[in-house]
Amino acid sequence: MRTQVAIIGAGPAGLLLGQLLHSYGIDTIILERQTRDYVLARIRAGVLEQGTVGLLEQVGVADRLHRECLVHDGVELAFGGSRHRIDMKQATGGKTVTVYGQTEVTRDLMNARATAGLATVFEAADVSLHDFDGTSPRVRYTKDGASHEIACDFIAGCDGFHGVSRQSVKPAALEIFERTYPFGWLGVLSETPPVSPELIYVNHPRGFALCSMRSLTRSRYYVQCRLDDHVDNWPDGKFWDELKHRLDAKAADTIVTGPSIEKSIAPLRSFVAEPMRFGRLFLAGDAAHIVPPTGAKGLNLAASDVHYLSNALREFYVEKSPAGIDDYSRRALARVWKAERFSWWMTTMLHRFPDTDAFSARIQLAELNYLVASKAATEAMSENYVGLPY
Ligand code: RFL
Ligand code: PHB
Repeated sequence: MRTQVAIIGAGPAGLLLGQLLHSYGIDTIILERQTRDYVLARIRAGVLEQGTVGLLEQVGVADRLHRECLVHDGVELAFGGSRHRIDMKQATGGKTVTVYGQTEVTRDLMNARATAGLATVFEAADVSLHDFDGTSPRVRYTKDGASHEIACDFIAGCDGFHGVSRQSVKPAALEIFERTYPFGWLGVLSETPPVSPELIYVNHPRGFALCSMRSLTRSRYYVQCRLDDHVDNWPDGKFWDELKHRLDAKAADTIVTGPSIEKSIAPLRSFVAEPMRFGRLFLAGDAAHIVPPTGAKGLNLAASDVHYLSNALREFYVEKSPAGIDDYSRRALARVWKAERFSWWMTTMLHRFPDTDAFSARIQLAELNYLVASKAATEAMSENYVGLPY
């Protein structure tokens, strides 16, 4: 088998890259370890930047999104017993965010790929990457017990944090920057109307909470939990009680609760591997970097990486210039680090740390009070939340 770009991973990064390259006439094969249904069952992100939506529009995969999404002009911050609205649209001269689940983005991209007749191998086991230091890389995998090899010009490692691509690079060639946080997020999805029309980010003495949504009838809520906690410790009743404890009185009184349809715990981590290119192997999305979800940036960074990478490969194939691929890592990392900073800052401001004492709790409140009262601070937060320009 031969293709121009072998893509490892059918998450949002790999699938969007596949559609962008297809639109430039560049041939791809995607290798995915899991089944299609498994990938579609992972409940993750819900907030898309305008740039991400723009890329989905560019590849013609935004019709259902525009029919079903919710456009949000602002978010609320809850602390000290009351809620404060940040009007991001006003603060950014008209920019907004789009609420549409990552599962739906993935489904739309998978359907478009299938309709275009592009090759995706699900349940590709033992994927291994070879010879990306030279000009003729190869990818091997097994499927149903048989071994296969793909010869290609480039490999795109879009296989997430635990994928094989970054692990295929010599450790000495990588510089790792990392911070783990001493807590996780317990998330619940429920078939209930959202408590409020916009997202609520909560700083509370009992810990962080977030009220989000997927639609007008489906809510997504999170509470900060212990890192060693387990979903079995959190029957639905206990989850709703804990969430209500952390909400303001109005939200706690009006929230509609119901059975959870998904419940999971995610650890929080900041992580960057530099560089993002090794010869003819490129890393994109969670394969190269992780942000804590507090800034809603992970999926959006996967999209911006893929924007830079697809343009670089278009320049290589169509304009016969290597300038874009040579500059990919630098360009992508410049934006990645700004999102890392924003996500770290949101996390630090909103969570209870084991060493949060009375002084640091007051500093968090002072920061939040400043943020909602100062035009400059509101603008700085808003331009990051809606997404910095590409
Ligand atoms: P993915 O989605 O992890 O996809 C990688 C794919 O690669 C496959 N794979 C392999 N395939 C072949 N061979 C191997 N050896 C392989 N190893 C792995 C995997 O099966 C998978 O299908 O990475 P990608 O595409 O880079 O996308 C990244 C996003 O999924 C991630 O950043 C976001 O979900 C993060 N995130 C959020 N991002 C946002 O932009 N906005 C949000 O509101 C938001 N909320 C969140 C989040 C992540 C969360 N969790 C669970 C960590 C909320 C949560 C709770
Ligand atoms: C979500 O809806 O899952 C979500 C929204 C905003 C975040 C993180 C997760 O910051």
